[in-house]
Amino acid sequence: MYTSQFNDMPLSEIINSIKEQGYFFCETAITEQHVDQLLSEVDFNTILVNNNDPGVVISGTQRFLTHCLAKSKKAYDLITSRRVLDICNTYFTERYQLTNHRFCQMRRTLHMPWHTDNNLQHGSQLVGKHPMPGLLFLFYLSEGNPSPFQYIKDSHTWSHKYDHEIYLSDRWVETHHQNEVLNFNVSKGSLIICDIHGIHRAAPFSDPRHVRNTLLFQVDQVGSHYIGHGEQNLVNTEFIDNFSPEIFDYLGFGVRRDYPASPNSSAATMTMHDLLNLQRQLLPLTLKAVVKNLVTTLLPAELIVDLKRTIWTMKSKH
Ligand SMILES: O=C(O)CCC(=O)C(=O)O
Ligand SMILES: [Fe+2]
Repeated sequence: MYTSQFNDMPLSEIINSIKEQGYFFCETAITEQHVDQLLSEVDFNTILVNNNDPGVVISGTQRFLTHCLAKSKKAYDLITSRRVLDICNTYFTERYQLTNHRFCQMRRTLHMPWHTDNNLQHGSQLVGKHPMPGLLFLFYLSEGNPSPFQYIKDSHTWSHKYDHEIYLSDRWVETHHQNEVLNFNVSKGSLIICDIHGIHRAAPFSDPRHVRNTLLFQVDQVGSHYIGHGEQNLVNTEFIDNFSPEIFDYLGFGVRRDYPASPNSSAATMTMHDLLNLQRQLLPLTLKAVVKNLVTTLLPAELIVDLKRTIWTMKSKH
C-alpha cells in the first residue's frame, strides 16, 4: 500500500521532522491504486436514514464515515499498519492509543477555522485542551487540491498559550503570523503527520466542482489522568487478521472511551441542498412504505404470513 518514497524513508528522519518542525510531509505515501481501493469502500452518496449499519453522515458541507474500522478493510489495514505502529512506537514514550478516525469528504465550499487537535471533551462537548502528546495522520485522497493543508510554523511549541480558545480567528493569524503560514500542496496519496498541538487547518475553498477526500486518524499518549479520553472504536472483527497485544492495546480493547463518534450529526446539521436531495431519495421509499402500511392495515396478519410463505416457496423453486 505504501510507496517506496515513504517505505524507504528512515524512521529517524520522520520522527526528527515531527519533533523539530511539528509535522512530517510525504508527497506520495500511498499508491494511486490503494487510494482508489480505499475510496471504493466508501459510498459518500448514501446517507444513513433508519439504517442499522455504520455509514455516512453529513455535517455542513462535510460528509463523514466515522466508523471506517467497521466498514473499510483497506482503512483498517492502513490505520493498523506496521509503518504507523513503528512511527508511534518511536515517537511516544508511553502507551499510546488510537483516539479517533474517519473518512471525510468536503464538497463545494469549506471554511475550516485554525485549530489544534489536543481536545478534551465531556461527551461530545469540547471542554478544554490537554497536554498529552499526540499525532494526527492525514492521508489525502483527491487529485489536484485547491485547498492545501496549512500549518503555522513552530506553533506546536507555543500553542498552549491559547489553550483557553476553541479556535483562532483568521484575523488574529493574519495579524500575528501571516509570514509563518506554511502551505502543503497535498495531492492524491499525500500524507501529513502532524503534532496535535500545532495550529493548522485545511485552507478555505469555494469551488462547486471540487470534492476533497481524506482519511484521518489520531493517536494520543493517553495518560492515567485522562481515563475515558477518546472516541469509541467500532471494529469489524473480520478485519482483524493481524492480532497481537500491541494492536489490541492500540485499538483500545477493554479500555474505557467516553466520547461518542464525531461529528455529532442529525438532520439539523444538513444543508438545504442535501436535505432536498435526501427528500428526493426518500420519495420512492415513502411510497413503498405507504403501500406496505396499507396492506398490513387492510389484510389480516395470518393472511399476510400465508402470502409471504407462498411467495417464498415460489421464489425458492426457481
Ligand atoms: O483536512 C485537512 O487538511 C485538515 C483536517 C483537520 O485538521 C481536522 O479534521 O482536524
Ligand atoms: Fe485538525
